[in-house]
Amino acid sequence: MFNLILFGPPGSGKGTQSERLISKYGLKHLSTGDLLRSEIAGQTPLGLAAQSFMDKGQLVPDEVVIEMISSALDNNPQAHGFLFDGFPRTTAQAEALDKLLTQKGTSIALVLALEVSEEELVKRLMNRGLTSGRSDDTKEETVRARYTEYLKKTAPVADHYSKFDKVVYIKGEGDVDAIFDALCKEIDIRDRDRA
Ligand code: B4P
Repeated sequence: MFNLILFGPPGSGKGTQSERLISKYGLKHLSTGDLLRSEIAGQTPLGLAAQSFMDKGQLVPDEVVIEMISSALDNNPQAHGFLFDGFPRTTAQAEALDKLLTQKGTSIALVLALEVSEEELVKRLMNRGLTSGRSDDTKEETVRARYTEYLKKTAPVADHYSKFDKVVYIKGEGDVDAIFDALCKEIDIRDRDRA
């Protein structure tokens, strides 16, 4: 099993690159953002509770997302590996994920961290907000709040995995194809070393 975390601030291109990576490597894509938006669309109690946090640019409580990921892992026993996109976003989520994977006899092989400047992130998300219909992309204040939340709560997740020498930083600005190639290069090195 090859399990990968695609890490980075909101708007760094995790969703964009994930789509390409899952198709090249046959990984099961687990995006907590997508899972939460699907709960919101279904007007479930979980979705309604999550929406109030997301609309303010805040993270949804750990127990909610950990439970969602735990069920997703259980529901995909046939997967050859997982690509975690937008998860873990706190150290508590990272520790919970490590535990869940250990129980399944596997672990995180690699964390690919996309680096993008704050101004570029704001520009991308405001731009996406023109067409996405996402309430968290429309106000600059909310977009900046998401970035602040990232610095405070999510950036430490990279420190957690750095302790195990699993983090590789990739420049996330520029041509989407060039960024994809840089990500693939790192995956191929690790995959070759495992073989
Ligand atoms: P997410 O759905 O995870 O998404 P994101 O951070 O907004 O964006 P991503 O990095 O995937 O960017 P994308 O490729 O789309 O989170 C949304 C919210 O859900 C969070 O704020 C939080 O409230 C909640 N949530 C999710 N997971 C959670 C968790 N684990 N714990 C707690 N709360 C959680 O790219 C953005 C834009 O940039 C797109 O328009 C794209 O076309 C463009 N773009 C991409 N690459 C580009 C490039 N190289 N150049 C120019 N533009 C580019």
